[in-house]
Amino acid sequence: MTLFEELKWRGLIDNITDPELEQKINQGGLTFYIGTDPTGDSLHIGHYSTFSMAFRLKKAGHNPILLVGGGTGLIGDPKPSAERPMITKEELDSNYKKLRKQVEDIFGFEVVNNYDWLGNIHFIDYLRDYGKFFNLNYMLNKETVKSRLDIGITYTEFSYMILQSIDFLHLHESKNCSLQIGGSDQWGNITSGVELIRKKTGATVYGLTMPLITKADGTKFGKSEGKAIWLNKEKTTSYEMYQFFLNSEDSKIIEYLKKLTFLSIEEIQELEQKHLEHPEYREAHKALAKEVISFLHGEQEYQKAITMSEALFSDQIFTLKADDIINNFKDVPTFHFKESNLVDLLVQNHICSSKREAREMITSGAITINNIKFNDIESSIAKENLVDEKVAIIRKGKKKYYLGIYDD
Ligand code: 383
Repeated sequence: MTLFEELKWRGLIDNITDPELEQKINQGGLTFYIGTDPTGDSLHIGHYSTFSMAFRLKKAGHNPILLVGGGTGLIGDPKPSAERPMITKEELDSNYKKLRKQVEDIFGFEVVNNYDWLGNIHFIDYLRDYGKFFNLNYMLNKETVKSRLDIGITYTEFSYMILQSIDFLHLHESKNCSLQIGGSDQWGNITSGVELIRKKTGATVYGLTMPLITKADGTKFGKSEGKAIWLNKEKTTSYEMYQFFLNSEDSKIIEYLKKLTFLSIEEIQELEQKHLEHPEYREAHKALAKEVISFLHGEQEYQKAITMSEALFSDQIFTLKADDIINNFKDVPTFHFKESNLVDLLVQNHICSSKREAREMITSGAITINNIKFNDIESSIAKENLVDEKVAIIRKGKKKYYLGIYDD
């Protein structure tokens, strides 16, 4: 199988600007780039799916450049729903530094900042040197602009595609870059760069887009309870990421393995077989978690995530450290308490809506504290029931978790 065929098999090709690109990709040796705007202080799993494509191409002998948009981030790529709020230069600068370090650490690519060239262009020169190559009709027909005409789009965001095109031209001229890749949402920006280069220099360069990763219902993949899964482990711990992958949808798991891991075709096919025969073993899910977490956070963090996951739901819980639990349960409703009667504790902290409900829950055995069943309505929680004398993980029914932190 050629590289291009493998990328297709993995579901990583949405569109290419020229059929010739297939052969060029198989040959190796292309300098290409992918860009991201520093709108946040960390990349998330949605970015990872496209950045890891850059890593695949690098492994196959192409040269990646990662562009962090210190200039374009000041403008804002139009999104379908609404104009973006402007980010201050200070915030952008701080995000830029964090993203730069993150991509260097994770992927080890060369990083460039488009503020270095976009920041020096004078307005009159901009209109003469670039604006003249953009026909208004052409711009209005781009999906990102078209979808905004009804709700409105400012001249600022409307100009975004010109800036991204200037980047491509700049990297083409300064670094012989001949390919830009991105998610399918970037098709309009990428093709307008290809056009600008053709018109200005006569050269043929290429664009390649990848499908955006989704859940089975078509919505964005990479959120858990509305919160993004960040690549920075201070923001999303390895344990949280582990839980996220372990809970991803069965019907999508093989697709995610293909798109997000560097496992070979044979390894993925073997996992697919196992998944079909015994979905309950969750081997495919575990492999996905292992591959992505080890790549992003390192093998050791992955081991920690497993230890944490196994201990949290067994009597091993008492071997854990309170701070580790608190750190990994950031998304769970949390309350502070002093030694108290269990019924009162459940009601006061809104775990049960009334004393009657609390008693019913306790007597039916639906309440566990640190994995120990509490079925006596007279019981109270004391220090010896806590992990590290500090933490109570309260489970109500099968799935609802609460975190109690003991205050002396
Ligand atoms: C800026 C200047 C360039 C080339 C690209 C850019 C950024 C681009 C953009 N990208 C997204 C982002 O910043 O907005 N205009 O969050 C996302 N990318 C990648 C991928 C993706 C896109 O960073 O589809 C998901 O991750 O292209 O939404 O010269």
